[in-house]
Amino acid sequence: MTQAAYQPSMLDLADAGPTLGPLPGQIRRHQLSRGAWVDHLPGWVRGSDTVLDTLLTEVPWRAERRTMYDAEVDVPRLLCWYDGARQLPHPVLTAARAALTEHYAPELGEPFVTAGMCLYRSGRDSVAWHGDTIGRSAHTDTIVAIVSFGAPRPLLLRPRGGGGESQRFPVGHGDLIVMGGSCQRTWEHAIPKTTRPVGPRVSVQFRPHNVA
Ligand SMILES: O=C(O)CCC(=O)C(=O)O
Repeated sequence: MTQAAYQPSMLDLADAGPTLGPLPGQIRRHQLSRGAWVDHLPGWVRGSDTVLDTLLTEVPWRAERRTMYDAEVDVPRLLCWYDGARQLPHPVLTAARAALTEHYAPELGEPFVTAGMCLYRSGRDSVAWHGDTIGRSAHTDTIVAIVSFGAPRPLLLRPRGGGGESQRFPVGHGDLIVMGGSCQRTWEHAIPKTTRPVGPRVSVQFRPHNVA
């Protein structure tokens, strides 16, 4: 497997330990069509490369297989699921979940609970077009917040069923992206493969109870 050497971001080299920046007044909303929106805040977690090191070594990453047509294939990324009761592998993630819960309380009205984690080991790892439509998000508006660590990868969004412009947000090195409103039902998102040499990226997705 080709895997690029991991390169810390220059901003991160200046930081002693990971901290969260403010959300109010800093995070920028992009209204999409059909009642969907995306909030984006680059570099929300400062000192994010320390967190990446912890995530790469402490998370019990699992490879999964899935059935595609008639064959069983590897899911092209490693996964780990933290339910609300399980301690998160870095305290800044616990702080991030609390800060997101507070910031989005007026719109969401319930806490972020679970943390889904994905490790994209290289440009060969990816996730195909999908919406998070397991559970309540199949029929109800909700919010999914993603904090990224490591090498930036583009997160693409497009309206489900076509029609309308797609969007592209680079996500890595402590960036925060939040999908809200009808986004999981009416839009799809993906992390495409790339032939560029890229280092590992970890995505941490915070979701409310019964959304996946
Ligand atoms: O890598 C990401 O940030 C996206 C992950 C994702 O869409 C998912 O696991 O459902």
